[in-house]
Amino acid sequence: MAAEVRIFGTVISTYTRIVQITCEEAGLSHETIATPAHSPQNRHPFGKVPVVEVDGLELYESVSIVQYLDNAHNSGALQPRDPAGRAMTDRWVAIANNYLFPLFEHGLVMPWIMHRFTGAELDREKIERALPNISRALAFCDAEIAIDGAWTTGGFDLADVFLYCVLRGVQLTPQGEVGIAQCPHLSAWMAVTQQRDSIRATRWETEPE
Ligand SMILES: N[C@@H](CCC(=O)N[C@@H](CS)C(=O)NCC(=O)O)C(=O)O
Repeated sequence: MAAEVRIFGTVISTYTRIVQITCEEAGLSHETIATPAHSPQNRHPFGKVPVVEVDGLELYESVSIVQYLDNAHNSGALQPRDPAGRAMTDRWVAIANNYLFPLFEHGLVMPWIMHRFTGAELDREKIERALPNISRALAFCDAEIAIDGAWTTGGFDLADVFLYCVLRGVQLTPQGEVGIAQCPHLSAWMAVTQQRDSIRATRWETEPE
């Protein structure tokens, strides 16, 4: 039987995984069709992944995709209903997308991916330049999660989905692993979240158990 959700994305992609986790949380069957961001097959108008087919719709932009999946197929369980809780979730999703992902991706994660998977020389200079800001961002996250052990009051929600994927990419680099280990509250949240079924089911192929 065909999967309910077809995800056109790349195999080690933060945003592809965000959509995969949301499908798992919603109990939707999904398949990922390997589609490099800049290939002619990719239908995202700005050359990003993922693009998703579901319910006869073609969706792109992860916030729009996961909110649709959660609203249409999961009773909105990943989005707090009360306005204050919802504002908190939306704020963390925006922080993950607007500040953390660009900082981590360009300064640390991509240089390592390029080095590990294409054999390109590791851009150590780029990493060194980014590390102070990355450390500050991780310290900010650690201080916030230290307050009561959660990003929001709503239990596991979209804030966790976005933050986990964005932070996990960092943790899989040598400098990121050290940086996150120096943040005890963030490390503890990562370790607990890693055990969740939807997270385990969507492990990147290259990711250790
Ligand atoms: N705003 C987009 C961002 C998606 C995004 O940045 N995806 C990355 C992969 S994780 C990508 O396509 N990178 C290719 C590039 O930027 O050239 C969304 O939320 O879906």
